[in-house]
Amino acid sequence: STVSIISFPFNGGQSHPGVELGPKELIGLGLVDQLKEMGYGIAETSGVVDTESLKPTVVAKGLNTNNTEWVSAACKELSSRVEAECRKGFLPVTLGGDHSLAIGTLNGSLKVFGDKLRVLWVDAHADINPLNETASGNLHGCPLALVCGIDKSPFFDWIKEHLGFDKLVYIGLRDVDLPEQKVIKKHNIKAFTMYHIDKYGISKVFDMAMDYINPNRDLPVHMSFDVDSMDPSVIPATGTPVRGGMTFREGHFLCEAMAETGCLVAMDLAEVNPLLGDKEAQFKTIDIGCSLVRSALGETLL
Ligand code: DIR
Ligand code: MN
Ligand code: MN
Ligand code: MN
Repeated sequence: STVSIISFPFNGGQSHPGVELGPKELIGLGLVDQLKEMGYGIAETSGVVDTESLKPTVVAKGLNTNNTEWVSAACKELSSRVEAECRKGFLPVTLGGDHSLAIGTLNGSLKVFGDKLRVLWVDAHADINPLNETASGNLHGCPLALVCGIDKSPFFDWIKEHLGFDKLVYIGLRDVDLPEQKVIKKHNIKAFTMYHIDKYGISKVFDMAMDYINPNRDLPVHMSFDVDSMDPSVIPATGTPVRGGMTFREGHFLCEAMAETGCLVAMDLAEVNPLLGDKEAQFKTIDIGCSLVRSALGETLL
């Protein structure tokens, strides 16, 4: 089968410069070649989204969120790339860039898979802050509010299809803002936090997450993986690290188990920031970023 590597060198959803360099560094360390070695065809059509050229020249004043027009324009373009690759029967892997990218990638998958689409969100954070309630104003903390239709912002009027709350599951949460806690409770969103990983182990947590969104293992799943779901000792070079995250094996096991279902139709790898930390921190973050993608695409240990 064919993987489309979509580079999304974008940092407008948060405040740490450098996250836009993620795709270049991941590919530079050999991700594309590694996937070829695993037997995948790599679509040459997917390419790089030119996020710089999508920077708006005029911006609205007084908004609660930063770079709103830029995030919207870049994600709209990303959505059409993901949609096109899925329609060809390819598996798009979007390399971020900050996690606001999921506004685009999930919209693209939703257009193709509609009501069947299920979403596995792997993150320390819930990324479901309503746009008028986000404390940081950073849109990487808001993508699911837009994707699930809590926010119908005029700046994102191209988002027509929404993900049902029962079609989403979280794994890895440990830093959830108050407005997000309210949203999760109000809409009864299924969430497995680090508490659940400690209590049941990652294998059982993955099975429970799949049993919830995809009990017969027959529906298409888009996995949006924020590398800050991993413990900062494993993935240090990321903008908003939170202690107490997944170990190296927990993260890889989750990706391996996702591959084993055969249901993965799209993946995002977000928030690799090659400018944060020292050389060793940067290298291991990029290296492990690559291995997480390989695991999700079915790399086995033997
Ligand atoms: C925080 C951080 N909840 C915010 N979010 C992050 O800014 O809304 N998401 N880092 O991955
Ligand atoms: Mn996060
Ligand atoms: Mn927080
Ligand atoms: Mn995130």
